[in-house]
Amino acid sequence: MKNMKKIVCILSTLMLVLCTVGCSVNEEQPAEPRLLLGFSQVGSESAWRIGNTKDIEQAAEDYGVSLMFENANQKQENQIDAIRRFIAYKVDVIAFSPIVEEGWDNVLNEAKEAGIPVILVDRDVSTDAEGLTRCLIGADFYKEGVMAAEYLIRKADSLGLDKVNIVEITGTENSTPMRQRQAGFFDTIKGDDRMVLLESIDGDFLKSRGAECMRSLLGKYGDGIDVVFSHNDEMTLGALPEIEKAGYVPGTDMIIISIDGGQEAIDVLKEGRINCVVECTPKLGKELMETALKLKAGEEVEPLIHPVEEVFSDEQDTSLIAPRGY
Ligand code: GZL
Repeated sequence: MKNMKKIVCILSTLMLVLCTVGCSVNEEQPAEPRLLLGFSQVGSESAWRIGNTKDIEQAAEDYGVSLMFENANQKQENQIDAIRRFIAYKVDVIAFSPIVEEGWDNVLNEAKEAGIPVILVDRDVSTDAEGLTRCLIGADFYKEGVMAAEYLIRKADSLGLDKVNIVEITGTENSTPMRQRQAGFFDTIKGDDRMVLLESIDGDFLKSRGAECMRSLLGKYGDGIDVVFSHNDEMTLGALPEIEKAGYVPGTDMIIISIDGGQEAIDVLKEGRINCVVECTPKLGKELMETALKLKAGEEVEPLIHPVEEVFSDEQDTSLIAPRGY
């Protein structure tokens, strides 16, 4: 009988040890990633871009996705190199935000031949080839341009303006947001004889270039400028001090229209130095992870996913605008 008790005691201890070790081993073993995703980001040129990167990184963590992230620092060749590394590494899915629309066919064909699906995030590519990408997750930039112009028409009506001289500071030339924001804006005002474009100048979505462009435009047109239409907040925030240095009050002497909707621009909108900010959300990470996981599972995915976006302007009580998170 005594021996039996000893055996039971030893077995119980052994079971306890095994469970403890087992638990600690399970606790220490990170869960296998559900997917290996290669992502090539344009750069870090704006608060929007930095917010987009943070949102994608957080979404990868939330969804248990292993993220290979590469920052191209505004160079297309760096994006092409990164996509080739993802192919060599045999990632499950490739995603990227193409800095410009042209020049991707070769590397996207290589991904297709390697059997790796590609998701476009934020921006689009221009190609005649079929089936190089599976989905575009990003804003309707044309609609953003339309919403900016519709605000301007309402503003001109409310001020009783019979002439509206516009200068445009554009984003990166040949990028999707630049092309479509411009098209949406000018398609919307083209029937309105009050609206005159004085000049359009490339600010490359950069704050420093926004300041340079504004200095040049002020030098040429001065108080002939009624409206500044800027394709992103970064360039707008670069332009405002130049307008003030030239002796003008932005938001009063000149109507200021911007796109992105980051916190800094919304704060300036609340001060009345910007009149309208069209939202372009950088929060695309959730849709990216869900789409990538569907592709890995062999499921069909929507070819186009547009987030819902709104307009913030001096037509509303801007004190009610919630914190933006980017
Ligand atoms: C828009 C995005 C643009 C932002 C800029 O989705 O591609 O690039 O408007 C960013 O701020 O640089």
